[in-house]
Amino acid sequence: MPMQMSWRWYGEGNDQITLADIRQIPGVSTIVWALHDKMPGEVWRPEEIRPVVDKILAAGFNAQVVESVNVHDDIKIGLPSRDRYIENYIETIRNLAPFGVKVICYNFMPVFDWTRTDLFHRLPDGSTALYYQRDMIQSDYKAMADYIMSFTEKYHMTFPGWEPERMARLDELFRLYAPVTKEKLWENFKYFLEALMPVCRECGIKMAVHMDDPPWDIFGLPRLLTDAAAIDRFLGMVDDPMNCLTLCSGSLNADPRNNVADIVRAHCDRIAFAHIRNVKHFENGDFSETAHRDCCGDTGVLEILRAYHDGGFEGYIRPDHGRHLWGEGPGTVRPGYGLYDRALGVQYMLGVWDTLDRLDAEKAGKRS
Ligand code: DNO
Repeated sequence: MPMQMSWRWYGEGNDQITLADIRQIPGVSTIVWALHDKMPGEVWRPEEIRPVVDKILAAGFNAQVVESVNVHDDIKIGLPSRDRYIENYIETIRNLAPFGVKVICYNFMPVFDWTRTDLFHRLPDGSTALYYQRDMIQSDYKAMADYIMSFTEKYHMTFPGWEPERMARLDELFRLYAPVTKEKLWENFKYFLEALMPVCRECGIKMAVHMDDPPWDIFGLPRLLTDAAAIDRFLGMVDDPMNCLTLCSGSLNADPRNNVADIVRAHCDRIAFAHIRNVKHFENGDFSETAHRDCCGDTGVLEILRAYHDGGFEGYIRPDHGRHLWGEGPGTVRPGYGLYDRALGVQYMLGVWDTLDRLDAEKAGKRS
């Protein structure tokens, strides 16, 4: 199977971009979708899955990647109730399999998913992008959460991983996570994956964990998937072909010491899903998201694409966060998930990929 270009779509009535819009971007075969009104821990029922998948198929795409089935906090904390939520997760996997789903993207970050301090930071070219100001992420987790939640309230959109119901219980969640050290979190992670693997094998579904974003502890909460050593540990901990990565280039490279291309070279066969995002670093530790073109940031997008190509990557890839362009702004766009810059990202990636294919074909031609 060749690499498949994909696009994250939030669903009808929940995304300003339509499937018909996506259809006009050359080269996209796969829609990355989810049931966005589900709380972590709830079972996804076939009658809820079917209408979404039917729409995706009718528009000419496949629906092979889900992002995300979120993991309930009790599983991460290791509470006795985790077994019930793991059972629910397993039931969801079984329910997704008949619809052709091959990859489930998820994360194992305590309390918060992706974290930024400015969702519409002005760039020198006049566009806006997501931004992380390091000195703002210190101890005041409520101020940060209030800022993110103010967008969801003002613009009537929910953000995956930022469920208002969970955010309303922040103090309680921080209390529950207090005894969860990094080692404990690893243990709980292993327990969860070991329970899932037999079902994943049976259903032909890969679990693809997203990198922690940003890749360091925040507000005293431990984060695991932060660098090459942690990825090695993760893959060795549950050494199963169904236990895979969603390798997010921008999440990892928010720490400039992480060389994403090297990680791709080491583990190409265990990467089920590639997120391509570019970031630019500042000396004070802040970072900004940028366009996908290699020279627009520091992530090394060209080298990463080459590593996937050399490794014979057969998974799914998608443009990740883009800038907001040409009238996209608060209220008209999901932060990071506009139409234009992601479409430009798709074309940039396919341009590189097609060229690498051509060079390989020419090399093979010369040999024969
Ligand atoms: C942000 C995304 C993440 C990702 C989850 C996966 O835009 O990359 O929210 O979907 O971490 O569970």
